[in-house]
Amino acid sequence: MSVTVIVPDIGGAEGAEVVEIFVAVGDLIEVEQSLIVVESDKASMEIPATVAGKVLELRVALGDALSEGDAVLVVEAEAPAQDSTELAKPPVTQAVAAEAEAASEVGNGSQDGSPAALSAVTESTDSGLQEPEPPPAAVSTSPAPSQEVAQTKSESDVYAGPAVRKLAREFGIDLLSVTGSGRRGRILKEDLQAFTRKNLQKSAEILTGTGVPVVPEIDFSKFGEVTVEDRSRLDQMTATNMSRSWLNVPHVTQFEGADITDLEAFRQSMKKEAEQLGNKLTPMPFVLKACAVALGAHPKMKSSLAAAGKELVYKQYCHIGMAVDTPAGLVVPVIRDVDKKGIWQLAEEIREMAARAREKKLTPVQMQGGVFTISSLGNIGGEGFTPIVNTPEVAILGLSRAEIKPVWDGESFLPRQILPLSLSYDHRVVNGGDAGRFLTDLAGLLSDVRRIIL
Ligand code: CAO
Repeated sequence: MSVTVIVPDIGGAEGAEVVEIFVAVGDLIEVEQSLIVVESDKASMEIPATVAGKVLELRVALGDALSEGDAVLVVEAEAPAQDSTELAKPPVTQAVAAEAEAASEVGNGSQDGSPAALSAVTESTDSGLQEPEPPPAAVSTSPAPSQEVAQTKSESDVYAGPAVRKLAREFGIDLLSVTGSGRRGRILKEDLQAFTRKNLQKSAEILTGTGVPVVPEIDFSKFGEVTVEDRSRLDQMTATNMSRSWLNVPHVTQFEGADITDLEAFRQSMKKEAEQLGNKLTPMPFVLKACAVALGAHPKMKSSLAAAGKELVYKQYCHIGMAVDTPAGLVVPVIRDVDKKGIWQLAEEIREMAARAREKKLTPVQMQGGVFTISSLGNIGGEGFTPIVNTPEVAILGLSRAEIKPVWDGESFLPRQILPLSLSYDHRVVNGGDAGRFLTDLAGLLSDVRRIIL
């Protein structure tokens, strides 16, 4: 027996537009299965089937304007359509409607051939609360729609059919976060898929440590004349290394001022001798040597994390890296066995390594194996800075320009030469106490360089 399914009472809406069609001629449909979605100015409504059977004819097309009583499709029914007595059943809740949807999707909906009746329900929000409307007038073969009206104020812009809402609920997707690509911003199944894909991609990026929002590229020529230069490979590598360390290492920087008045007096007194030797004495070799002594007393400061953080590698050697500013970019040659070398030798190696760095003559081996790094901006200026740890090392020392400062000795202010030290460290390994003790010892060694040889 063929039955024509018609548009039921859709809340008085006239000319509601057909925005989705879920079935085609020849499909086997079940009771309560969604057939089409119509959309009026204020609501979108899903029209479910009231009979089970085979679709013989579709009487609607996308964009058609439908009103109560218009034909939707013709079905070769398996059983007689529902009668008016059944339609008088109490209205269903949203939960019941959702279950019916689920059942119809997996193919085990009402199978007994008796037509189901869905009274009109009004979804007030996605929270599952709804206010049932009065049952529709008894019209055989006419289902009541599962109706969605405009949401609460904050959700009032969300338009989506019940199937899409159900899918969103199953995947825990907040429809307010999804941009609809359908007419008038209606959210389609494809929009949920795109939303999920995008979020999965985001999660993957976060897991691999690249989940940092990308800085958008800007066409600066819009604002004025520009010139563009290629960056050196060294600059690009430095950028990668800095980002890697910055993103992986929880940095803390601690500051200290070392009184190098006596060291400076000694250094100045040695300058002539240095010249005669063809050498040059800057504060750097003293700082290198003092660091080697302090690192020997605080081995954790020259350790490295291993086995995904389960182990700490203590190094029995003391190779120290020294950042060198070159026209091609920043390089860090490593001075080997600093603990075993004297000040003259260190001064010579500093000059040699800096020269090789500027002439791009450093070998890879000469830039490997450091346990700690010193970055000196003393010849350039500044009161202090926060260097980035040269991972997998766990600490780096920054030197700024030494200056005469008034220091209170208990009775009066004395002019003392103070070297600003800034120690950045990997807080996964080094605690504030470790760093504080190391830096205090280092400042003490620089204040009285005689202690370096003890
Ligand atoms: N305070 C005051 N004066 C300082 C000083 C300090 N902390 N450090 C060095 N000076 C003085 C030196 O004594 C020297 O002066 P004199 O000739 O009168 O003695 C002058 O500054 C120049 O020193 P230098 O730079 O030639 O030698 P250095 O041993 O101090 O440093 C090197 C060597 C290679 C570390 C340095 O040349 C360099 O490249 N520094 C830049 C490092 C850098 O870029 N760090 C940042 C990395 S992160 O972007």
